[in-house]
Amino acid sequence: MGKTLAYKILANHLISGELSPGNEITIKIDQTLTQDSTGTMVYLQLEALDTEKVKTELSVAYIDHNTLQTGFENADDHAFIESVAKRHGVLFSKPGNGICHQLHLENYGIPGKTLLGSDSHTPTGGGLGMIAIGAGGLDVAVAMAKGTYSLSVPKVIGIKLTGKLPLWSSAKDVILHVLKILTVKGGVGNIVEYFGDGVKTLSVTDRATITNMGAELGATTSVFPSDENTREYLRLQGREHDFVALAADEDAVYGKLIEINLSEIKPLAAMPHSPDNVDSIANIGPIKIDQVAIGSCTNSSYTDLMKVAAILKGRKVHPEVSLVISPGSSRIMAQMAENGALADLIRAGARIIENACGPCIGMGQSPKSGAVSLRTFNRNFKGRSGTNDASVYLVSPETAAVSAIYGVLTDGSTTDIDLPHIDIAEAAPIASFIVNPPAAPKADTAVEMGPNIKPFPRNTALPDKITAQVTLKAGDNVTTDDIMPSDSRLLPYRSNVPHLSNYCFEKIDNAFASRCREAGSCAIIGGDNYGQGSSREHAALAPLHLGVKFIIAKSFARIHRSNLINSGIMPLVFENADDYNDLALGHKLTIENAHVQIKTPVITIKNETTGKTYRAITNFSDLEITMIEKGGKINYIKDAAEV
Ligand code: MIC
Ligand code: SF4
Repeated sequence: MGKTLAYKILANHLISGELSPGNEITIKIDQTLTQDSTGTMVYLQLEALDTEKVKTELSVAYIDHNTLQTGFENADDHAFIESVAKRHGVLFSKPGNGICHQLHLENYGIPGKTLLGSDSHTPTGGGLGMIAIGAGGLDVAVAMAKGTYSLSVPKVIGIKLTGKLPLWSSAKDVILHVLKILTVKGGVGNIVEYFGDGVKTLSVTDRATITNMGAELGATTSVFPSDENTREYLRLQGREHDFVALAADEDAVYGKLIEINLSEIKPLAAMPHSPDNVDSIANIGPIKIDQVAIGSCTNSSYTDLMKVAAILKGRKVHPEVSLVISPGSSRIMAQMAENGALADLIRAGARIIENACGPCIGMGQSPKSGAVSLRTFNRNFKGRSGTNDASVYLVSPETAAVSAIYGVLTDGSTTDIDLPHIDIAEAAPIASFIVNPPAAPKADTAVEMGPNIKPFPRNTALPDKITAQVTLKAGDNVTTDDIMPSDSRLLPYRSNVPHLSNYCFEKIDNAFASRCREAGSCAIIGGDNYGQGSSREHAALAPLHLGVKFIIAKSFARIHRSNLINSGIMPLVFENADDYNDLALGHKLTIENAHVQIKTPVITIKNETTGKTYRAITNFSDLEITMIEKGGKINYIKDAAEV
């Protein structure tokens, strides 16, 4: 039986376990990446793990999220990360270099390698044929310390691409189409693998857009073959030596197969407030828009921005529209300055902002009240833009640019604007990475720790009887943005969990934090796909700080489930989804004999308020059981080291 590309790469990295769906395996991690909003926690954890130097082939610390330095907090975090990077032989990318995923693609991604990143969009590297997985910060810290990562083997969904995209339809429309088919939970427990004749019509930057936004499917990762387009991309980055050809076997068998004819893809948009709420621009109609934001790790590549510049050249942004553009990297910005495209954008009336995540994570450029904002980003969760009543639509760069001119949502194919084909161009790298030698002597570099940086919270060992009060009942598809919101107000506190926890769930129920403090020991009831979205472990650490002991939900998103276990909080799944309806705020729940029960497939929870009992599926691996018993991953590792 032929092998999928995903399993070939996993097999090459297998350290232990059997490579079949659902089994727990440990793989070798070749590369890691961190960014600053999750990075402070990662490096606090790395320090706590007493690591000398990292065990990976390459680890990079990027600064790209918290680049608004409105007070000392973000700048202190940058200095802390830089100092720890130096101590452990981690490369450091200064703020302004660009967005981690775009920079990693340009500078370090290698086909066939594994990459673990403390950001959910790490799968961007799949565009180069990597197995690139997003994970919680602690998993990344451990991957740096040990060079390994354990995961449950995903199934593989095959997406066969045929045909060629029409003009004005782009890679963004392909992934929006896939999101419409699979929804935001359709990828959970799966790797999405692309193959077929249509692949060769997509550039590496197109492929990276598709694998990047595969995160919104809930997939473990997404991967493309590595072919002549990959070689050309690497050659233009001055790294042809990193090329290796990779593909699935002709007769590879996929758990599920989807066929997409690229020539039938129309310009699409994800409507408020979910990336899978997709329809064609033609069906949505010419709604009036107030803001257009182009950039983010999904759509800020050279090819994307050159298309935008070609559309805007000699034209004007509509007087009632604010157009903001954040390039993915300083290299792209320099290229566009050199070839004149930057001037075309500026003359058209675009506001050029820093090469960083920027508005994608609510760091500035929040739209006005009730605004319609078109964004080339990957997430349009309610309030993520910083304006709670704004309506955010996710679109391609082509659609964003043409709509900025007309002032209404526009399908470019209905206009007479010419859209030239844009090839990836050669560019000299920007020499602003700080390369820390792998054997940097730790003792020589002091950790720079600003006053806002607090230790990360640690749990205590699992008690045998757990009593907890229901302090929140949430619906389906709750995001980690709902659990632990992020914007310019809160991001400076990513290294201060006690402060951050005051805002936990504030958008859903702003009494949550105070209710938890009063209850002391708490439980959360969740719907389907609880914890989708970002990898931020703060969505587990803040509840931990507030006393949350377990969460019973209809299902969990992958990264958040791991983050909960890493923090010693039990993610439990209703055996009977109807029990969800039975539970209410204030109910007192008890788990007896917790140490025995968590080793069984189903545990019993008693509702002391109503007298009823519920059964919840544990589905914990042996390792997960041990971590929960010890009160989280750090305790487990520290204890193991002392044995
Ligand atoms: C996001 O896009 O939500 C983020 C901000 O990049 C997060 C990381 C974080 O919350 O710090 C992610 O995608 O993992
Ligand atoms: Fe940054 Fe947005 Fe990408 Fe997250 S999704 S890494 S915030 S650009």
